[in-house]
Amino acid sequence: MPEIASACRNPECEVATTGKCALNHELLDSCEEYGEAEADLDFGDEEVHDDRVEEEALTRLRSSDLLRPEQLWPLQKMVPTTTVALVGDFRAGKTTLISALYASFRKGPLAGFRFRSSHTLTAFARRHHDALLLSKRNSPVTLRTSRQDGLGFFHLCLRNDASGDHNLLIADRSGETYADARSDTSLIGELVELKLADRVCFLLDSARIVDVEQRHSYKRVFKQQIHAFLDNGALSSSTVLEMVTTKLDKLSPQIEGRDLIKELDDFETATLAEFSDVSLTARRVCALPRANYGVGVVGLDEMLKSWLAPRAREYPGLIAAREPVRQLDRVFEYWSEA
Ligand SMILES: Nc1nc2c(ncn2[C@@H]2O[C@H](COP(=O)(O)OP(=O)(O)OP(=O)(O)O)[C@@H](O)[C@H]2O)c(=O)[nH]1
Ligand SMILES: [Mg+2]
Repeated sequence: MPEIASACRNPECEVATTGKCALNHELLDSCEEYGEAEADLDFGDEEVHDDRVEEEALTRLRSSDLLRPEQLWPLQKMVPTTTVALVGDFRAGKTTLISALYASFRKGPLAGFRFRSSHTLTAFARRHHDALLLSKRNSPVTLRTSRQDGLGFFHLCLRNDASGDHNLLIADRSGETYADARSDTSLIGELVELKLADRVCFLLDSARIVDVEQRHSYKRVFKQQIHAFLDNGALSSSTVLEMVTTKLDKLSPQIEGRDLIKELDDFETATLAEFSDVSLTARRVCALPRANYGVGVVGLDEMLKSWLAPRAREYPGLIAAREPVRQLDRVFEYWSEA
């Protein structure tokens, strides 16, 4: 069978199937029509290579925006990270808490940690902007995180004189997504931050605890969220769980004859008892005390310290292979003898 070309520029020519040149050339290479149309020609990867050289000559700037889950790995393979997921209904104070950490490091060290760097500086600055006079607002606010924003991670690299550098990743997404997952548990699997997190913080909004109309349903729903995650296997056994009460400035000690601090004490105690088998702990914070500036920013230092405290690593137990045929599989046996 003659060796034939895959195509000819002459559409009438059937050389590709018959091996016969329409212009009767014996030697196909001598036919001017013979060969692929230029548009179909494969010029190899030379052009791609040139582009790459050009790209390398440019300086690549980071967007410094939120990190998406698929962008975590390049960081995680270089340095150990601690990942915290903040879970809470809409307006519970998740984004404000993160912004407050950033705002605190703009002023100086916090809890013995100094700011070293961040891959998400633009994201921090955007969230913090509306709490500044610069935004020309009458009072500080935090804009709501929308469902469309999806899941994003803030990054802080913090230095401690005793323990060195710590890379902290904090997950944030809209409260509505968590509410959706509570009512439709098939959505829980999509909350990938729960599997990535070393610690999951359930945010309890003081403003809703105070509200006479919604306090009972809110308390029930708060516990239901934790149950939904536990019952659906969304949290691993090594994940640290924490209940974080936000907006302490909303809890004036007495309001309409109610002792709000005592109500919170009782709810915390009841919740910790209900989840005693998973070692839930509780803390209280105030990130933006705009309802009562006398309260001040509370609890961020203790919170950060506990988030970055060294954790005992869990190593899997090694089991020696039975009658191994390879020397490599006997390594454990040799180690045990040594
Ligand atoms: N008084 C007071 N208001 C606060 C505090 N923390 C947050 N807020 C306000 O509560 C509102 C909601 O806070 P966010 O941080 O946006 O809440 P979120 O949980 O991120 O809400 P979503 O993005 O909707 O899920 C904002 O207007 C904040 O300014 C606080 O400590 N005290
Ligand atoms: Mg938010």
